[in-house]
Amino acid sequence: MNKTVEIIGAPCAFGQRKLGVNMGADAMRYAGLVERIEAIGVTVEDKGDIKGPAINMKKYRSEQDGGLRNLEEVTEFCETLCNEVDETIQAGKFPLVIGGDHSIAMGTISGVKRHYDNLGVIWYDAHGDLNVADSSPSGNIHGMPLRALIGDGHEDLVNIGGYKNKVKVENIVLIGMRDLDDGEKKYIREVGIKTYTMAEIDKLGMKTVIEETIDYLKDKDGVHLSLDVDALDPVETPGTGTCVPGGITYRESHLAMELLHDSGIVTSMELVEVNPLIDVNNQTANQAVGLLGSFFGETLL
Ligand code: HAR
Ligand code: MN
Ligand code: MN
Ligand code: MN
Repeated sequence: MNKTVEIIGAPCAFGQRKLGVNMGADAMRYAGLVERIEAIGVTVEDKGDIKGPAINMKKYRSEQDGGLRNLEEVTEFCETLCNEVDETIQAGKFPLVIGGDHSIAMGTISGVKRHYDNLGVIWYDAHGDLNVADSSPSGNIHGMPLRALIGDGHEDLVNIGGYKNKVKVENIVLIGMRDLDDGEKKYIREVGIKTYTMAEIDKLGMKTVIEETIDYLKDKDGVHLSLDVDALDPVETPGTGTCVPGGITYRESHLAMELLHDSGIVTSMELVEVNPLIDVNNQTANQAVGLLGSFFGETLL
């Protein structure tokens, strides 16, 4: 990485129901994120955290607004984040957004997309995050960001950054899928999103999956990597709010990060859903930092 990496903390928990994910960014800082990237010889700046709305526990715990939980807060958070990411790219730096729950991707990618006409997106996750209110089993907005970025869903979410239609379905690669809701499965088949479920990862191996992904996205003018730690297997990586068994190993994820580093195609990144309050000895944040090390070019020799 010859660009300066600018870290933007996005301590948002409004997209789901478990407090603690708002502490994910600090958990990664505590795990040595800045030092780890600097040790590779990459210049790092930490922009600090986005100032979002305060958590109102009464509202936060309410089951009332089932359609879209904390819609106002998520929207406000993402609008601010969008502008921060935009500013970072304008300054010629590489934005590394650390979450926070995955709803922040609507802010990150809305800021990124202002700089690219034909943005590719790698969604490394157990989940598709392709719900709209009607197909969502939970009302949690972190299950909806990719769909909102495509252009479907609540107007406030679809229009973050003041414009819509940020990601084309043919520019997306889903990796790690193993917990898709019925509506999401139907949607993926209908529009034909390039998808590597756990079954494909088992059959092809991570090396081929990432090589094919790089080949699929090589003509895009930018590629955003959205890494949800729940893509990894919860036996190794337990500190996240919606664990799904049968996931990607830590080693396979290292391989994925190394191959993406070598390809040089990724132009922005976010790492989300680390929740230190349900972790064991901060190991999930430690692993996240390890993966970021590989992504930015760390080698073992
Ligand atoms: N699909 C489920 C829902 O919409 C679960 C989503 C869980 N999402 C995340 N992000 N952790 O990937 O509620
Ligand atoms: Mn600023
Ligand atoms: Mn996700
Ligand atoms: Mn997920």
